[in-house]
Amino acid sequence: MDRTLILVKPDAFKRGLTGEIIARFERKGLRLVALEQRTLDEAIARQHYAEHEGKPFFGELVEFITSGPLVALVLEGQDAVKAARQVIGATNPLEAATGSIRGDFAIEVGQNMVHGSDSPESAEREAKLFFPNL
Ligand code: RTP
Ligand code: MG
Repeated sequence: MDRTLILVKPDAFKRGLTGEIIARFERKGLRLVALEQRTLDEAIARQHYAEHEGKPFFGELVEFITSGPLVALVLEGQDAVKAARQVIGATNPLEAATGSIRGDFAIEVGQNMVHGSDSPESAEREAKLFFPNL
Protein backbone atom coordinates (compact mmCIF):
# COMPACT_ATOMS: atom_id res chain seq x y z
CA MET A 1 0.00 0.00 0.00
CA ASP A 2 1.26 3.48 -0.91
CA ARG A 3 0.40 6.77 0.70
CA THR A 4 0.14 10.28 -0.72
CA LEU A 5 -0.23 13.74 0.81
CA ILE A 6 -2.99 15.88 -0.66
CA LEU A 7 -3.72 19.55 -0.04
CA VAL A 8 -7.10 21.02 -0.89
CA LYS A 9 -5.58 24.44 -1.62
CA PRO A 10 -7.03 27.74 -0.35
CA ASP A 11 -8.80 28.50 -3.66
CA ALA A 12 -10.71 25.23 -3.55
CA PHE A 13 -11.48 25.54 0.15
CA LYS A 14 -12.80 29.08 -0.31
CA ARG A 15 -15.04 27.96 -3.16
CA GLY A 16 -16.62 25.27 -1.02
CA LEU A 17 -15.29 22.39 -3.12
CA THR A 18 -13.52 20.45 -0.35
CA GLY A 19 -16.21 17.77 -0.13
CA GLU A 20 -16.42 17.37 -3.91
CA ILE A 21 -12.64 16.95 -4.12
CA ILE A 22 -12.38 14.42 -1.30
CA ALA A 23 -15.28 12.46 -2.80
CA ARG A 24 -13.42 12.15 -6.11
CA PHE A 25 -10.42 10.53 -4.38
CA GLU A 26 -12.69 8.20 -2.43
CA ARG A 27 -14.55 7.19 -5.60
CA LYS A 28 -11.21 6.39 -7.23
CA GLY A 29 -10.64 3.86 -4.44
CA LEU A 30 -8.21 5.75 -2.21
CA ARG A 31 -8.75 5.53 1.52
CA LEU A 32 -8.60 8.51 3.88
CA VAL A 33 -6.12 7.95 6.73
CA ALA A 34 -5.63 11.51 8.06
CA LEU A 35 -7.37 14.84 7.59
CA GLU A 36 -6.93 18.32 9.05
CA GLN A 37 -7.99 21.86 8.26
CA ARG A 38 -5.29 24.46 8.91
CA THR A 39 -3.75 27.68 7.67
CA LEU A 40 -0.06 27.31 6.83
CA ASP A 41 2.59 29.69 8.09
CA GLU A 42 5.41 30.71 5.76
CA ALA A 43 7.95 28.33 7.31
CA ILE A 44 5.84 25.21 6.70
CA ALA A 45 4.89 26.40 3.21
CA ARG A 46 8.56 26.88 2.27
CA GLN A 47 9.44 23.43 3.61
CA HIS A 48 6.55 21.79 1.80
CA TYR A 49 7.54 23.37 -1.53
CA ALA A 50 11.33 23.32 -0.86
CA GLU A 51 12.04 21.70 -4.27
CA HIS A 52 10.78 24.92 -5.94
CA GLU A 53 12.93 27.34 -3.91
CA GLY A 54 14.63 29.78 -6.31
CA LYS A 55 12.13 29.35 -9.16
CA PRO A 56 10.43 32.52 -10.45
CA PHE A 57 7.01 31.46 -9.14
CA PHE A 58 8.20 30.43 -5.65
CA GLY A 59 7.21 33.67 -3.90
CA GLU A 60 3.72 33.64 -5.37
CA LEU A 61 3.35 29.96 -4.57
CA VAL A 62 4.17 30.48 -0.89
CA GLU A 63 1.93 33.55 -0.73
CA PHE A 64 -0.96 31.64 -2.28
CA ILE A 65 -0.67 28.48 -0.19
CA THR A 66 -0.58 30.56 3.03
CA SER A 67 -3.44 32.87 1.92
CA GLY A 68 -6.22 31.07 3.79
CA PRO A 69 -7.41 27.81 5.29
CA LEU A 70 -6.66 24.58 3.46
CA VAL A 71 -7.33 20.92 4.12
CA ALA A 72 -4.45 18.45 4.31
CA LEU A 73 -5.12 14.76 3.90
CA VAL A 74 -3.25 11.51 3.58
CA LEU A 75 -4.67 8.89 1.25
CA GLU A 76 -3.71 5.25 1.11
CA GLY A 77 -4.11 2.69 -1.64
CA GLN A 78 -2.39 0.81 -4.43
CA ASP A 79 -0.18 3.25 -6.38
CA ALA A 80 -1.72 6.09 -4.35
CA VAL A 81 0.69 8.75 -5.66
CA LYS A 82 -0.01 8.03 -9.33
CA ALA A 83 -3.71 7.41 -8.82
CA ALA A 84 -4.18 10.70 -6.98
CA ARG A 85 -2.26 12.67 -9.61
CA GLN A 86 -4.47 11.16 -12.29
CA VAL A 87 -7.55 12.36 -10.39
CA ILE A 88 -5.93 15.82 -9.97
CA GLY A 89 -4.83 16.34 -13.60
CA ALA A 90 -1.97 18.27 -15.22
CA THR A 91 -0.33 21.19 -13.38
CA ASN A 92 -1.69 23.75 -15.86
CA PRO A 93 -5.49 23.53 -15.67
CA LEU A 94 -5.76 24.48 -19.34
CA GLU A 95 -3.85 21.31 -20.18
CA ALA A 96 -5.62 19.12 -17.61
CA ALA A 97 -8.14 16.64 -18.98
CA THR A 98 -11.83 17.23 -18.51
CA GLY A 99 -12.91 14.91 -15.72
CA SER A 100 -9.84 15.72 -13.65
CA ILE A 101 -10.15 18.15 -10.73
CA ARG A 102 -7.98 20.83 -12.36
CA GLY A 103 -9.59 20.25 -15.76
CA ASP A 104 -13.07 20.66 -14.34
CA PHE A 105 -12.61 23.44 -11.79
CA ALA A 106 -9.57 25.63 -12.53
CA ILE A 107 -8.11 27.92 -15.19
CA GLU A 108 -4.92 29.43 -13.72
CA VAL A 109 -1.73 27.47 -12.99
CA GLY A 110 -1.21 29.46 -9.80
CA GLN A 111 -4.66 28.56 -8.46
CA ASN A 112 -4.99 24.94 -9.39
CA MET A 113 -7.09 23.62 -6.49
CA VAL A 114 -5.11 20.64 -5.24
CA HIS A 115 -1.62 19.45 -4.40
CA GLY A 116 -0.61 15.80 -4.69
CA SER A 117 2.81 14.36 -3.83
CA ASP A 118 4.93 13.59 -6.90
CA SER A 119 6.61 10.36 -5.63
CA PRO A 120 6.37 7.93 -2.71
CA GLU A 121 9.51 9.58 -1.24
CA SER A 122 7.94 13.06 -1.44
CA ALA A 123 4.75 11.62 0.03
CA GLU A 124 6.59 10.31 3.07
CA ARG A 125 8.40 13.62 3.65
CA GLU A 126 5.25 15.71 3.16
CA ALA A 127 3.02 13.46 5.26
CA LYS A 128 5.52 13.75 8.14
CA LEU A 129 5.50 17.53 7.81
CA PHE A 130 1.71 17.72 8.18
CA PHE A 131 1.02 14.68 10.36
CA PRO A 132 4.14 13.99 12.48
CA ASN A 133 2.29 11.40 14.56
CA LEU A 134 0.92 9.36 11.69
P1 RTP B 1 1.58 20.53 -6.75
O1 RTP B 1 2.98 20.30 -6.27
O2 RTP B 1 0.96 21.77 -6.17
O3 RTP B 1 0.74 19.30 -6.60
O4 RTP B 1 1.60 20.78 -8.34
P2 RTP B 1 2.38 19.94 -9.43
O5 RTP B 1 3.16 18.84 -8.80
O6 RTP B 1 1.38 19.59 -10.49
O7 RTP B 1 3.34 21.05 -10.01
P3 RTP B 1 4.76 21.53 -9.46
O8 RTP B 1 5.69 21.54 -10.60
O9 RTP B 1 5.15 20.78 -8.24
O10 RTP B 1 4.47 23.05 -9.08
C1 RTP B 1 3.95 23.40 -7.83
C2 RTP B 1 2.94 24.50 -8.01
O11 RTP B 1 3.58 25.68 -8.42
C3 RTP B 1 2.75 26.42 -9.29
N1 RTP B 1 3.42 26.63 -10.55
N2 RTP B 1 3.38 27.75 -11.18
N3 RTP B 1 3.80 29.85 -13.06
C4 RTP B 1 4.29 28.64 -13.30
O12 RTP B 1 4.89 28.37 -14.29
C5 RTP B 1 4.09 27.60 -12.31
N4 RTP B 1 4.58 26.37 -12.36
C6 RTP B 1 4.14 25.75 -11.24
C7 RTP B 1 1.50 25.61 -9.52
O13 RTP B 1 0.47 26.15 -8.69
C8 RTP B 1 1.89 24.23 -9.07
O14 RTP B 1 0.78 23.50 -8.57
MG1 MG C 1 4.47 19.18 -7.19
